[in-house]
Amino acid sequence: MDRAVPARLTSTHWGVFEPVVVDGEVVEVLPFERDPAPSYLGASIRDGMLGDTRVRCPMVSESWLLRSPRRGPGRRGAGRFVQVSWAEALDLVAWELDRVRTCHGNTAIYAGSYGWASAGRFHHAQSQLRRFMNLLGGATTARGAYSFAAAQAVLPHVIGSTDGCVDGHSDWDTIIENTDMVLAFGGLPAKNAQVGSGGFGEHHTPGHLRRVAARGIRVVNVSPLRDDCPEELNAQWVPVVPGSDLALVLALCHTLVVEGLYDRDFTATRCVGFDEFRAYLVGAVDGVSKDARWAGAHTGVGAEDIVALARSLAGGRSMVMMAWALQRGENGESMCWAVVALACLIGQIGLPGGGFGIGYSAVNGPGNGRRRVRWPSLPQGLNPVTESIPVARIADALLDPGGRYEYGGRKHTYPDIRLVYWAGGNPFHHHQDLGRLAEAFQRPETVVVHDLHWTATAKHADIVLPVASALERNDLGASGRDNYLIAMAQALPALASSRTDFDIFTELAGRLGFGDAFTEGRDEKAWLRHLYGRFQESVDFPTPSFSEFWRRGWLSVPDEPADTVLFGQFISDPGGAPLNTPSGRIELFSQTVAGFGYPEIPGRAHWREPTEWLNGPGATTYPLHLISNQPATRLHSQLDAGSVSAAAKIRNREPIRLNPGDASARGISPGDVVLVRNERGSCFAGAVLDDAVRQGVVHLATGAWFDPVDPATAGSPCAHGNPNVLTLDKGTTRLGQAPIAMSCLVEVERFDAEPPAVRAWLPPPPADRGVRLADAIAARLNEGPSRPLTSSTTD
Ligand SMILES: Nc1nc2c(c(=O)[nH]1)N[C@H]1C(S)=C(S)[C@@H](COP(=O)(O)OP(=O)(O)OC[C@H]3O[C@@H](n4cnc5c(=O)[nH]c(N)nc54)[C@H](O)[C@@H]3O)O[C@H]1N2
Ligand SMILES: Nc1nc2c(c(=O)[nH]1)N[C@H]1C(S)=C(S)[C@@H](COP(=O)(O)OP(=O)(O)OC[C@H]3O[C@@H](n4cnc5c(=O)[nH]c(N)nc54)[C@H](O)[C@@H]3O)O[C@H]1N2
Ligand SMILES: [Mo]
Repeated sequence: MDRAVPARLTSTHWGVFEPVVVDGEVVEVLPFERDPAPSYLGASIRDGMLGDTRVRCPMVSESWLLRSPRRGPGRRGAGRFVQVSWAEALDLVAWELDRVRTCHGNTAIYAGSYGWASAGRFHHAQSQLRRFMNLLGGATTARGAYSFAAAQAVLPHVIGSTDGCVDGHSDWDTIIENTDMVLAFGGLPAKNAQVGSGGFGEHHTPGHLRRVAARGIRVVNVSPLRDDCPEELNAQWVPVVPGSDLALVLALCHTLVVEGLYDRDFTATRCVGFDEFRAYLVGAVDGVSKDARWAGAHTGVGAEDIVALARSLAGGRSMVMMAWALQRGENGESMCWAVVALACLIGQIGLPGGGFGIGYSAVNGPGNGRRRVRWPSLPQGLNPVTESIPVARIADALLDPGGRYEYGGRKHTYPDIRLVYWAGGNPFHHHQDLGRLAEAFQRPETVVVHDLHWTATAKHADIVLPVASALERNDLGASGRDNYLIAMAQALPALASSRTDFDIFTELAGRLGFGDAFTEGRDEKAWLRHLYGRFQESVDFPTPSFSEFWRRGWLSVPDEPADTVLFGQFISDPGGAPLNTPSGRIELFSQTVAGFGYPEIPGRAHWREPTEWLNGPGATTYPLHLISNQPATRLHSQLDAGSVSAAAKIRNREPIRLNPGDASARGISPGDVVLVRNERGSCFAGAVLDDAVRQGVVHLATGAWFDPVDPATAGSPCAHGNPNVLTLDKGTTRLGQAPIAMSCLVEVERFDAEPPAVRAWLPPPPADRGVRLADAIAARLNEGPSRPLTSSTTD
């Protein structure tokens, strides 16, 4: 029987917590009593979510008001901000939206707004934004996720869905019971499983990993970082050259084929395209045999070791795993395809403990064997604008309106975006080549950002609307990968004059004439009751009344983990339960993809040298491969100023880990400030020496807030250590146009002079309202849209 717990819980992407509030302040954050392995990130909520980095009132950039040219201090990201009233801010935003849609059409509004925002499902920023924009007449949006856009593009052609990557993983219990060997590309990084979108009641992954260790399952960690597998797994470390894993997988396949160790029945009856794939492996297509010696030269892994690895894969029950990160590099689609192909040759897909899985420890949840529940979510309506761009092509789109590009087998044209509207994401965290993004952000006529904090994205906006944090509003927390619904009861009043995204859009919708359609007559609490009611109608188990649920703080779905074996049904009955591919089988060769005519992915997994990797020509100038993975100390850029992340900084800068050999060759000692650079940009960081990092590799996690030393000058170095000033902004292939943050070379040098001050967490400089700006605000407002707007009464 569930015990009663204190009513005030909050759900975060890193788990459920109970904030203890005394005199209007959070004095402590307690873990949820049902969570067997709470995340240490809870400690960062106080400073990271509620601290001094917050935006306190609506702010408008001076240069936008004065229409300064976008150079020098007029550049977005470099300017001063003036405080305005809510009425002024909302009028300005409503008028801009109306002006742009009237003059340029709704496609000129970009509401892609990618990002994780916060865990509550009603105050889910992108859902609120999209609901609002759809009622406005639509907007250009984004497709795919930074997390796994390449997999989303390729897997449907290979297995008919994204099962085994996004969802539907074989469960850990079955693996722990049956698997002899786990081959893990990118390891099983325990730090990542602290996190899950929407939040969740229980962290399961640590327990699973402990049981993998206890059963003594052989784990092979193919990664540039030894600690991508927790120590307890006692994994064999294969310190591969980053970006070369595809060659390794092809050589494993090659060995299985030439040694006759592959499963002939599986490839003949559950797959199509084996002959084409084999021809490629043995060199019949391009004259290059993808054998172990060939792969040895690319990967830095001994040819004998590759052959031995292939034999052991075929010699027992084997599970091939891959971190999502491996498709966040150039040719990411081929890496996914090759991993599936390897599992097909082993022939154990659909058998307990065998097959493949992508992203097992990427987030909390994959493989926990729980049934998926349709939790409540805000209805978004339909977008009348059919235009969308691949999520990671945002800078291209802004820089090249009308430009032609190919994506997913079709030709497309970038829309002419005049207004960028971002709510719930931080592109100056997540996008690659931030110097280029900063240029792209100079292009639109207007940029509107809703955020809690003065992020670099907020600093690059014209109008910044301050949002109340998850602790300052009521919400429902839930994740499709978990069994809990959390009553997120407001713990604090909204900070200063911040408001929820919902309140902001309600006001804007009112001004634009569709207030009732947006709210449907409901306020926050009424929406929560309504969404809860819809959830109750959709499930087949008893649920408490809303009041009872709210009083208690949570409910959990009565469910026991069930055995799930990915594609179990298809494997046992390929004719009766076919996959959603043209052939109904796993496609090792796809006519459809071949028909797109992309030489970089010609209908099957295909090796091509990445633009940047240690064995390429670029390594002469930039001889270190940068791994910019997910941070252990925060969620992306969120909680950067929190205690956990702040404590790890070195002289206020993000730590960069180097192999001791590489460090000593450069005269770098622990604690030194270093400059990390390549042709795209540079950043400062604080040196940490660690032999868990492969030679030739440096590790600088994402998420340190972008902090250009001189924001008025293009390409100014980042004082704080954001790796995305260095990463390459290029699509994986034309199939997925996915981000390739992991394919990046750099050089690192000791910085002996006084390094620049870090100002990442400070607000931008304020502008005095004065007569000139007051006039400018009035002029903006008087210009008027195509038709009069109702003037506002609220402030
Ligand atoms: N180099 C490199 N870059 C990467 C990656 C990598 O591996 N390497 N990984 C990529 C991946 S997988 C991802 S998912 C992205 C993540 O990129 P993002 O999801 O953009 O990163 P977050 O820091 O989570 O940004 C969320 C923002 O929303 C704000 N926010 C929180 N709650 C609310 C709210 O209620 N309303 C509003 N309006 N705002 C809110 C937060 O303050 C924060 O600024 O990064 C990508 N970038
Ligand atoms: N603590 C924390 N957890 C998170 C997040 C966070 O911000 N903080 N973000 C969440 C999100 S949005 C996502 S999408 C997931 C992402 O989950 P993952 O994609 O698994 O995350 P990463 O940490 O970027 O990458 C895992 C490991 O892959 C390895 N790797 C990188 N390139 C290569 C390569 O070329 N070859 C090999 N063999 N290995 C390579 C890196 O060493 C890295 O540590 O994480 C989620 N979990
Ligand atoms: Mo992600």
